[in-house]
Amino acid sequence: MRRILSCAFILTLLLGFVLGSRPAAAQDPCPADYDLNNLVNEDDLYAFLEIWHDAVEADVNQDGLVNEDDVYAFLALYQVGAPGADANHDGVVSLDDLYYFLQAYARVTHSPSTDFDGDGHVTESGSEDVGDLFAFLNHWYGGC
Ligand SMILES: [Ca+2]
Ligand SMILES: [Ca+2]
Ligand SMILES: [Ca+2]
Repeated sequence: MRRILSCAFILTLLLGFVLGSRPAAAQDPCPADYDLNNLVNEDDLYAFLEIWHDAVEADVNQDGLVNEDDVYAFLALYQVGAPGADANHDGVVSLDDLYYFLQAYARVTHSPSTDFDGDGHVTESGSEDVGDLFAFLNHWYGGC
């Protein structure tokens, strides 16, 4: 019975990873531990800032959320070579942009949410949500 339970648990974890579920910042006992290693240090700040910025690259339809809609939005732009698909900002729409976008998308969807101000958005009008940075820094300076 225990073996069956642990198999089910591992399967649930794997499924959660594949489907892109992520730990919720609000449920984490120490939200500033962004990289989830039980320490709060500069690594957490860098990790947060990276994902905070990646969210802007990944939120192609600029609705404040990073989800499957952005993949479809990116592919629609990419297929016609629209400037909006120039994910790496080198002035050309190429295969590199597809990799660049997918990497940013995967990093965001497999990391804890950066919505630290709890407004439901990880970007704001196509830019970083500054409220999330301030809210994160509040936790981080407080050591948790
Ligand atoms: Ca940490
Ligand atoms: Ca979006
Ligand atoms: Ca937010």
